[in-house]
Amino acid sequence: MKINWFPGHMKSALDVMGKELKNVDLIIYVLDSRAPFSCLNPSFDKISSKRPVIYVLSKCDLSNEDRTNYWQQYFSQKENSVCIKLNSTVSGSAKVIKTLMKTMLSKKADWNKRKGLNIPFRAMVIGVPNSGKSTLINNLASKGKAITGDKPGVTRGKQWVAIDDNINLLDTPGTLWPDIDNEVVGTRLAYIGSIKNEILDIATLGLEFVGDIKKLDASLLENRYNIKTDGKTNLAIFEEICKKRGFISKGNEIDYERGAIGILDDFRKGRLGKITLD
Ligand SMILES: Nc1nc2c(ncn2[C@@H]2O[C@H](COP(=O)(O)OP(=O)(O)OP(=O)(O)O)[C@@H](O)[C@H]2O)c(=O)[nH]1
Ligand SMILES: [Mg+2]
Repeated sequence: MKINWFPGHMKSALDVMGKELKNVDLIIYVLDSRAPFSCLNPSFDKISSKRPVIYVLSKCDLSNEDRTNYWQQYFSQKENSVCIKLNSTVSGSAKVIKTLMKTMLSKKADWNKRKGLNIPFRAMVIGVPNSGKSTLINNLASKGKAITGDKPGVTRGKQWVAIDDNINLLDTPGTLWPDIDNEVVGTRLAYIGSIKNEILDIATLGLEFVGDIKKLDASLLENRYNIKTDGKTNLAIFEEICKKRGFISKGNEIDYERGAIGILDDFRKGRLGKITLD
């Protein structure tokens, strides 16, 4: 599906991120582990190439473990980078980021010490909408400080959060890029909830999703919805799921839109299983 969602607040956010780069020591690049490659935003390249990067494969409780391990190795091989997998919904799980920051910035710490400076490390947290940036920050902060939500575009404007006396993190709004020309990438970003529903043809997206999951592993659909998929078209499967789940409108017609929302919600909440699309 062709996606173009690049509203003014994302453009402004990118400008702000470019300006803030001089104030940060490190980048924390949050990638949804269900589609980490699709989450790579070309507009971030300039930012992420100029500082050490901690790649965070977020929501690893929802993705396929073997695939996540593959991607962890892949991103660890990038220059001046480390990569971790993370489930930010588990209290305290993000602490490892503090340790990594201190290791990666040890030279700077020594330098500051020699100069008698007491400056906290500063990192900018970047990623596509809904990838889990604010939740990660809150996991590290002693109290919930950044606003989070299960839809894209929750964080607006930059926000510094003090993690402790030694670390400050900059939360940024989820940002995409103009005209996502790779349709596979656009579609996967839509599946994982990085694109707001209002601009999507949600029924078509649901149908495409059924086809993609059938190709990936039809048993995920068969087990969740108690159906058989062999020899059936994607549309027939989609309709069967809608009927089973009761997505039927008043005139006994299939409500494709509600059906699509229901199926995508099952995926996004992990009810279809641990799935990695990339
Ligand atoms: N299961 C699971 N859910 C997560 C994880 N991290 C974040 N979430 C959920 O993902 C949704 C989005 O989280 P946010 O932290 O608001 O994402 P964000 O990247 O700040 O989003 P924007 O500000 O809109 O760009 C929320 O419903 C979170 O609860 C995770 O590791 N596992
Ligand atoms: Mg946010």
